[in-house]
Formats: sequence, C-alpha cells, structure tokens
Amino acid sequence: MTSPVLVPILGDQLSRSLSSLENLDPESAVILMMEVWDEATYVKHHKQKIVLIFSAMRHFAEGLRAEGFTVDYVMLDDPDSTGSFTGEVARAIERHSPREIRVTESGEWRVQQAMEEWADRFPCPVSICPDTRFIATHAEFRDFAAGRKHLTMEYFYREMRRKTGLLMDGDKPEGGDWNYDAENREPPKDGMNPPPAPKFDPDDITREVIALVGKRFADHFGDLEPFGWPVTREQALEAADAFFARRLEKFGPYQDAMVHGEDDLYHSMLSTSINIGLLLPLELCERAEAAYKKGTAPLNSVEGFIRQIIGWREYVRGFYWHQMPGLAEANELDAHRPLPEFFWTGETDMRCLADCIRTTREDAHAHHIQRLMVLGNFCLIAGIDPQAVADWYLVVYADAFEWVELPNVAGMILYADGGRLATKPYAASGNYINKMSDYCGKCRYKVSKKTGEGACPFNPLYWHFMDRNRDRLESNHRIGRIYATWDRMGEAKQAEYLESAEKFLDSLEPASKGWARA
Ligand code: FAD
Ligand code: DLZ
Ligand code: SF4
Repeated sequence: MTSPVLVPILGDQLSRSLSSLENLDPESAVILMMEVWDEATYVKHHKQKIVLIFSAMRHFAEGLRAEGFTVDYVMLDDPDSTGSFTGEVARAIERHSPREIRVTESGEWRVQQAMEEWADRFPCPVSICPDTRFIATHAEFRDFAAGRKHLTMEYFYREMRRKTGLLMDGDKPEGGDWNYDAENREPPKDGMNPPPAPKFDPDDITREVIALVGKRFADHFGDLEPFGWPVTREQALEAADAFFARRLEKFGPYQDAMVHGEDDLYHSMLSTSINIGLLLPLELCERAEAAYKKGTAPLNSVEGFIRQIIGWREYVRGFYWHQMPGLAEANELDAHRPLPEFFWTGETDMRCLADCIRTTREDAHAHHIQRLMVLGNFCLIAGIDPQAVADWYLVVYADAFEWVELPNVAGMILYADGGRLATKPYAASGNYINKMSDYCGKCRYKVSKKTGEGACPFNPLYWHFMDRNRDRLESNHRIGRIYATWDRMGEAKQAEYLESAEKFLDSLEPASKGWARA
C-alpha cells in the first residue's frame, strides 16, 4: 500500500458510521486502534469499564478486518508502547508513512487538546472530523446559549424535537405538551416485577481481556466479574430489542423509583452501548417513537425516553464544550470536604447509600435517580469537594466519559457551576428518598426522626446545607421560600439541626489516598 490514510479510532468511537470512516477505501487506509496505559489510568477506572472498552475495541477491530480493512491494533502489553495516544500515533507514522491522518474529534477536552497539536507535531496533514453521531452541532449549542444566563434544558430540547421531527405533529408537540414528566414520578409498587436487562456471557475475546484486567488493574475499584455488558453492535441491538419489547412501556412512570437490590427496573441499561458507539442515539429515539405509533408504549414513557437522549444527553454534551475548561474547576458553593471512604467500600449504615454503592461496585452502573438523589444529593448537602466527586463518578460508572459525567456532577448535582445548568440545587431530606424507594423501612436510621441519635442523616444535613449557603441561595426564587420555614423553627431547633449535622460530618472518615488517581 502506498502512503495510506491513517485513521485512529478511539475506544468510544466504535461506530461503523463514524465520520472518519465515511467513504474510506480499505485499499488505501490503515485503521489505528490503541490500548494505552494513560487512558486506562488517568483515573483508575472501574475494572468492568476497562474490560468493556478493550473488549469492544477488539471486537470492532475484528469487524473492520472482516470488511477488508488493515487494522493496526496496539495491545496494552506491547513492549514498545509509549502509553499515550500521541506517542502511538507517532510510532504508527513511522510504520506506515501516511499521506494524511484522519480522526474524529474526541469526546473529551483533555484528548481533544492533544489531538489539536498533532498538525504541528507530525509531518503529514491532520483532518479532525466532527462527531456526527451527536444530533446537535457545537455551533447549534453556541447559538442556543448566546445571551442566555440559565441554559435551561427544556428550551434546547424543544429545538432538538423540531430539528429531528421526533414526536412532532406538524410544528406542535405530539399530544399537545412538550414534556410529560409530571406523569413520570410513581413510587415503586409492591410486587413490581420488571424483566431484567439481558446480560451477555463473555466470549474468548472478552475472557482474555478479563484476565488482562484482573492482572494489570487489580487495585482498581469494582468487581471484575460477573461481566455481562454488550461488547458488540449485535449484542447491543439485542439489549435494545429487549428494552423496547419489555421495559419501555413502564419506563416513564417508574423512572424515579428505587428498589433495594434492583438496578435495572424499567431503565434501558443502554448508556454504555450508546456512549462507546455500538448504538446510535437517533436510531433508538426512532424506535421509541415507532413503539408509540404502533401503540405498544404510551406517550409519557416514549417522550420521557426521547427527552433523556435528544434532550439531556445532547444538552450536557453541548454544555460541556461550552463551559470547558472552567467547568472542571468550578466550585461556586465553596465545598471542600473530602469524599468519605465509604463511597469506595460501601461500608455505611445509611441503607440507601450502601445499596447504590453496592450496585455501582457490582455492575459499574447505578440508575439515574440513585446517582442524582441519593449519591449526588448526599455529596451536595455534605459539601464534598466537586473535583473529588467528579473523579469518583468518572471512575465508577462504565458509561462515564468526562463530557457526560462532568456536567451532571458539577452542574446537575453540585450546583458548582453557579446555576448555569440547574436553576436550583437538587437538595432533599430523607423524606424524598422515603417517598421514592423502599430503602428506609429497614435502615438503622429513622427517616421520620429529624435530629439526634438515630435520625436519618439526610434530615439535619439538608438544613445545614441551606443554612451555610443562605447568602448564595436566598435570592433564588425557586428556593428562597425555604428560609421562611427555617426562620420559623426558632433558634433552639435550628441549633439541634446544626449540631446533629456537624456531629455526623465529623464522624465521616475521609477517603484514603489512591482510589481515583495514582
Ligand atoms: P435510562 O434511564 O434508560 O435513560 C436512557 C438514556 O438517556 C441513557 O442511556 C442516557 O444515554 C440518556 N440519559 C439519561 N439521563 C441523562 C443525563 N442526565 N445526561 C446524559 N444522558 C442521559 N450518563 C452517562 O451516560 N454517563 C455518565 O458518566 C453519567 N454520569 C452521571 C452522573 C450523575 C451525577 C448523574 C445524576 C447522572 C449521570 N448520567 C450519566 C446520566 C444517567 O444517570 C445515565 O445515563 C443512566 O443512569 C444510564 O442508565 P440507562 O442507560 O439505563 O438510562
Ligand atoms: C476509557 C478508555 C480506556 C480505559 N482505555 C482506552 C484505551 O486504551 N484506548 C482508547 O482508545 N480509548 C480508551 N478509553 C476511552 C478514551 O478515554 C476516550 O476515547 C477518550 O477519553 C475520548 O472520549
Ligand atoms: Fe437513607 Fe435516611 Fe432512608 Fe436510611 S433513613 S435509607 S439514610 S434516607
């Protein structure tokens, strides 16, 4: 082959429709895929996340080879590996003397910065193609954000509905309303028996990767096995089929419900497949819309699912690129408490947190309301340092990439961005968790007890949070009224709340070093 095009494909770019692969002639291209130490350890990812990405990369490479492409695949244990994307592209240039490097833009700021230096560094032209798997372009998000103080997701979402035509009746929303969230807040029901999402037995490729990860990343957080995530497009499509056939119908109503020992409920469990490219966001939304049109799923479930994807997912991606690099440092509420050790061990008597951390350790997954209203709410009201929280979320979830994790952490749960993403902090006492879950009944703490020994820690922490952030939050019209309730309590009751919260906060053991970063 004379002077090929060199096409690096990253671990979250495993889509055959990737822009850098479009119209590529197998006869004159070399695909470069790299398992590199820097990516596996810049934070110490959950073991299953590394297995997922390496196994899916190896399967994707096989598929391209079967199509006739030359794939230069650098294994993690390659003795000559430099350990970084830039170092490996440099070595590949020596091997193949390409006439051009063609790559799809990175999902993460850190990697994009490195990629943008390639043109100056390397002897051939470098084209960086847009990631067309997203529905909104960077320019569209910039236009949406221009001149707005709060970047309210709902308005962006409506633009995406108009752009895609999903659930549109001419220029009106299907059913008359844009958003059916009010119908999607059912607590769990006794005897609810959701069909579990399919798990996939590891094949030879996955088993080899499991052995590698067990050996090389033994000190990383999380259970290595059982591993059941989809690692090929075929498996991901099977997982999607199961969701559309058996869980979409009830996805909406039980979206915010939490049940001890249950992670999947009616959630799609498709985020890992979407984020690494095995499934495309638009194809899933089209399938959901088709289910509504066929009458197999109601509008509130279908709209809810589509909103998570063309609304939230697209929105956080736009928000990330709009707010970086500052978002990674944001700390509007001046929160500096270290992350408690129990986030890594799960050893806490708070039954809700222990269960969310258990599923996180076992499956590298927790569902949205667990991430938001249990784990996230705790970090917010306990005043945990945003960078420590962001590291934790990036490490522990198999679907975590900074572009999606950071806006959810800094913006949605911690209000560290000063309210650009969320119009108010999602702070809640134990009452919310009790309403939406079955956690509290068997907890050592009593959710109805507000202060003192045995009181649910969320109760005093909630008021401690409100009190210590009064100057920042009182003028917020969505939260300001709370201070009238606080003032009516009187000094003695307030002191009880604050003392209980401080006693609890003092009892927290900070995380030992080395869990998230070496
Ligand atoms: P479902 O409940 O079935 O939802 C369908 C799809 O909608 C998801 O697969 C996902 O692609 C999308 N989605 C839903 N909510 C969001 C959201 N808030 N932001 C972006 N996409 C969304 N999701 C990630 O993919 N990666 C992350 O690193 C991540 N970190 C999060 C951190 C915090 C603090 C919070 C509150 C949420 C985070 N989420 C993240 C969003 C959400 O929790 C997960 O997408 C969801 O739990 C994945 O499970 P699922 O596929 O069953 O989702
Ligand atoms: C997350 C991850 C890990 C653990 N390892 C690799 C890897 O070795 N090679 C690779 O190409 N990608 C990996 N990834 C995904 C990248 O971190 C991701 O592609 C970039 O951060 C851009 O989003
Ligand atoms: Fe969680 Fe409090 Fe309920 Fe216990 S009582 S499960 S700590 S909300």
